[in-house]
Amino acid sequence: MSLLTLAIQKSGRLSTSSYSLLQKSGLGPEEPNGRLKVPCTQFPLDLFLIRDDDIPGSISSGTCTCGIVGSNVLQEYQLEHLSSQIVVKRTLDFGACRLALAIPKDLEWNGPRQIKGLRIATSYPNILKNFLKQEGLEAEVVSMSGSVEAAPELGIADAICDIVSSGETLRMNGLKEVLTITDVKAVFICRRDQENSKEIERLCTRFDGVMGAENARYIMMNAKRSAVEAISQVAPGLSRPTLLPLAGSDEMVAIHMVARETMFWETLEKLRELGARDILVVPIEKMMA
Ligand code: PRT
Ligand code: ZN
Repeated sequence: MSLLTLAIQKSGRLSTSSYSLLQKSGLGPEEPNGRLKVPCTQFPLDLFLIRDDDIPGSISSGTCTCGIVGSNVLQEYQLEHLSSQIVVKRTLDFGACRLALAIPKDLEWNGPRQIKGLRIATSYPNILKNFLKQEGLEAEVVSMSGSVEAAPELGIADAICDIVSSGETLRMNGLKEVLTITDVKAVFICRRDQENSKEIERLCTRFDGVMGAENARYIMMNAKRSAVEAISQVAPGLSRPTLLPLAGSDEMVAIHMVARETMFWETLEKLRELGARDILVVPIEKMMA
């Protein structure tokens, strides 16, 4: 089997979650200890730990087979290089944020038409230009590599287009968010010519298993056989529930099911109202459909 190379961010907001996903997927990545190239002991895979901005380029050039990066960084790269060599295989469940437009907090906002003629500072000039073009808006795009949030205060721009998560950075800089340009998440990407390779598919199946298991719960309870349908409606499972006989009772059964969502106390209370007893909700470590 050929050796795959997977690029992840060396040090930053996506590093821990990316490394942890690979660990949970049973790839056995060695401890990085500052290394650029890290072998995996349980899968024919080498990790490349690099800056996030270098990840799409490393895949495009063929240095790496695949990688994990923010969809913002991928989109900016693809628009800048007019490249369609990279495909998104999975959207992952971390790194969520948004690329948004923000203006000084005292300025009134009357909708996107107000953008016309503004100077907008951003580290994502191609995404912003693409958005303006699609919306038929004209504005001046000022490219900055960092500290974008300081641009209005410094008089470099009238507005900014930057990554927002909690909104705290904007507030601290006297800005307010007025428009989402695009939602962002970490994505698992690979070269188009590897899209359907067996190894990439194996990785995807493992990632699906980890993400599915994190959101799913195994539920066990005892209830009357006649209540099974109503119970399945309250806690929809991944497949039909398993029914097991209970010793000494024809009427009662043990119900086992895998539920897709987090089980809230309200759901357990509803199950109890339907006559379910001895309800157990347990986490799932691994799952493969
Ligand atoms: O060194 P390297 O180039 O690898 O890293 P980097 O400094 O360019 O990127 P890094 O580590 O900051 O972010 C990596 C990726 O994480 C981004 O490309 C996004 O896909 C994702 N991400 C998720 C974020 C945030 N949340 C985030 N909050 N990236 C940046 N921020 C910054 C934002 O730029 C702003 O300064 O956090 C600030 C806003 O946060 P709030 O919570 O105050 O709104
Ligand atoms: Zn970066």
